[in-house]
Amino acid sequence: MELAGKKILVVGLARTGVACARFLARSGAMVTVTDMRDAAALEPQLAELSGLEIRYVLGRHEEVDFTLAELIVVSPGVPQEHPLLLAARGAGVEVVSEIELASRFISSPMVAITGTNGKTTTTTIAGELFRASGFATYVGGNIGDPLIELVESGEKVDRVVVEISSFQMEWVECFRPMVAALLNLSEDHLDRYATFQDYIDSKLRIFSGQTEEDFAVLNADDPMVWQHASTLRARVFPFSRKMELGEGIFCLGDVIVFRHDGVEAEFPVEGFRLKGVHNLENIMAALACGLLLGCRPGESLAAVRGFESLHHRMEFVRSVGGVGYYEDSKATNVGSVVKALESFRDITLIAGGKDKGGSYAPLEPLVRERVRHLILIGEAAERMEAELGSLTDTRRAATMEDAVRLAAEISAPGGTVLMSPACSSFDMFRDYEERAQRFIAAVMELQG
Ligand code: UMA
Ligand code: ADP
Repeated sequence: MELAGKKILVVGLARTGVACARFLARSGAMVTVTDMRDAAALEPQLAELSGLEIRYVLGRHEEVDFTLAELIVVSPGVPQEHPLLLAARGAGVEVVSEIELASRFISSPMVAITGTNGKTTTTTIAGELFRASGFATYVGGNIGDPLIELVESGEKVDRVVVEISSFQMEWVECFRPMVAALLNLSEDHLDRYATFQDYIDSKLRIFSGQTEEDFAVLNADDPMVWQHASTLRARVFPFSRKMELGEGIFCLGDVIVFRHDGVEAEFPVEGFRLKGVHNLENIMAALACGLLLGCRPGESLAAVRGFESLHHRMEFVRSVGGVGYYEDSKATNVGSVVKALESFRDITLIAGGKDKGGSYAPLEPLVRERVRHLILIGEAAERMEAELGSLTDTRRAATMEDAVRLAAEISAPGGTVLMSPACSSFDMFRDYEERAQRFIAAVMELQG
């Protein structure tokens, strides 16, 4: 793909935009960057690009920049239905996501991992598996480091593991991972997509460039996922916690069995530090990705055994007065909260935040059965109370600190206080990490 002299528009100037603009400018393209935020708000990003020849249109978007570009590179945070992107497509301009752009310059074998939940955990484990088997490995994508940074660095790696969000698949054409995994599907991001089906369709594009030589690692236990198995061109490699498979990876008692082309490898679960059945699914998916692309079983088992939970995913904070406090700030949708509620009993659940438009109904049976007290915070409190409030003792709190103090007052010894919000954090906090820190600080303040 020739970039020198090409008129390219980069839309969005956050992490993705900075990385794309830098790569494109250094490749000799004529780069324009546009962002709705103004120069004052974008000072750090502009500083990162200082010295490069880039034209900026900030605080607004101009239609001509879109319709007269030769190529547009879009950040994940910019919705596909943006009228100026549609105008550009109407004018015949090629529009790509950053992942699409980067993948056109990457020839190393690539693993791509998506799903509503477990992407970051699975991506991180898969990266560890490759490294443990001696492969120089780049891990990036939605997890934090844009894939284009690998291209720009010129670094030669043996394997690429990329976490993929639905947003990043909105503008792909040739993206073709050798192994693509779909972990699970449940409602999320309905503040961005008109329907759940639109969200699913976007995720499924992870497979669209694959051929019969590639692998699609699919969760055979998730009907929402499995119904697409027969529609894919790639060779389907299922994973299951519940059934034995002729070809695939599955649990047999306390052993994970990998079975592929008549070869078997076994991985005893005992000694895994990562807990919870959902993590077993993540581990199986990561093992499938790794083993299909050359990881060695012995080294892989050692790597999985050494792997501990990532922060903000059902993390134990401390115990006060016989009550355990757990922080699950990364649970930003209903599917992830289901897994958290399945892991405890006698729960005081702190939930709420910025509503994403989906239904809270899948929580009903677990709230009825396991949640003693429900404490709601944030913009979603009203909707959550309407949907779940009649099922258990339900209260409201204005701040995270109030929620934690209230939880401490009403929770009985032996119980669990779980902050697992089912919503994004942006109504009250900068991001899910700040939400986690505020919860942890409030828990540390409690008198034992
Ligand atoms: N903007 C416009 N016009 C618009 C809309 C947005 O100019 O109409 C601007 C915004 O002002 C902003 C930029 O475009 O400056 C959008 O940036 P971005 O939201 O794409 O942020 P990045 O820092 O580039 O981060 C993105 C991913 N963000 C999103 O998908 C929202 C990061 O995932 C990812 O780590 C990063 O690229 C590197 O690949 C974050 C995320 O929340 C963690 N992902 C979602 C999730 O996990 O649920 C999908
Ligand atoms: P993602 O990157 O998809 O958001 P994470 O690994 O960061 O996934 O985990 C996000 C949330 O989902 C956490 O609350 C975690 O406990 C939960 N989770 C992790 N794996 C799964 C899974 N396989 N199914 C459902 N929930 C999961």
